[in-house]
Amino acid sequence: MSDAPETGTLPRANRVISIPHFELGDRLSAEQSDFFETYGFIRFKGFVARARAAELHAAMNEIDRALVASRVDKVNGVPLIFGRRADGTRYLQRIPFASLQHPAFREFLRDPRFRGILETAGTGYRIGEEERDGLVINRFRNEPGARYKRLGWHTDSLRDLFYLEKPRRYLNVGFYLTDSPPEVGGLRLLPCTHNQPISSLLLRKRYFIDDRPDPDEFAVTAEAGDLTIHDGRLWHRTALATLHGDASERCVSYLPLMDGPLKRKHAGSSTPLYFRLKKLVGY
Ligand SMILES: O=C(O)CCC(=O)C(=O)O
Ligand SMILES: [Fe+2]
Repeated sequence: MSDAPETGTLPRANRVISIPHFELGDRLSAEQSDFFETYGFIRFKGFVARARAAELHAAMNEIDRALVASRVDKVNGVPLIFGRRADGTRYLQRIPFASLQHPAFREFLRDPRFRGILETAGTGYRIGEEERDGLVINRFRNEPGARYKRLGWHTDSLRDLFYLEKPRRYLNVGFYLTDSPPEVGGLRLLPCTHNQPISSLLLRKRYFIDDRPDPDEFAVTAEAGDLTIHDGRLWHRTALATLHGDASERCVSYLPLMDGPLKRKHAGSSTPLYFRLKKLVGY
């Protein structure tokens, strides 16, 4: 971790940081845990082989076709976000509860290494397959018909407040279905901001509206098959791709690791207020 920022310091503008090449075993090593707890995120290379990531991408397309054909606009109360291709056809840009909709994703979550990640989260944590949005697949594309091209600054823990819960430790596990070089935009984060008082969790930036680059931000690049974990309290955004159309497609799924009372979503679940906020600011 030679060129990683020093413990407890934020990287300054234009400083190039390369993340160490971490691979995930049965559980996080002491060095990996340290990195994660210090910066609030970590990336593991090659969690699955590229070919397996491609199979999961194909499974995503199957869910997409089924949902578009079924004409539903929500799954378990969570609104679907659609985009339109240049040829007029519709596609999903955000698929919640993917593992409840396709066996390939259900199987993916049975990987024993998720147990090791849960240990890092803390005792009593579980995979939130039926909570919040479950395993959600984001499909960012940069084209005129896309609604989900980028995301403004936010923390994922804001949602806890909308569920009338105190923001607590909650980890978000990212899995890359496609490559994510800088040209497709992607995750930009402010390292170490998971250790912040509630005032900065609420007020450091204007939620979802502010999407300007920050001099202290760090770009997370990844390849298909890589896995990330970030702390829900970490400030982050999704940058707009510089490429367009098919070349700009970036698919990354997120899985919440939860503790506390289990609140399963179901077909009759109401739409959380949180999505009204997102809609108000254009998503
Ligand atoms: O683009 C990403 O990897 C992050 C997406 C994100 O922050 C979110 O869906 O809450
Ligand atoms: Fe997020």
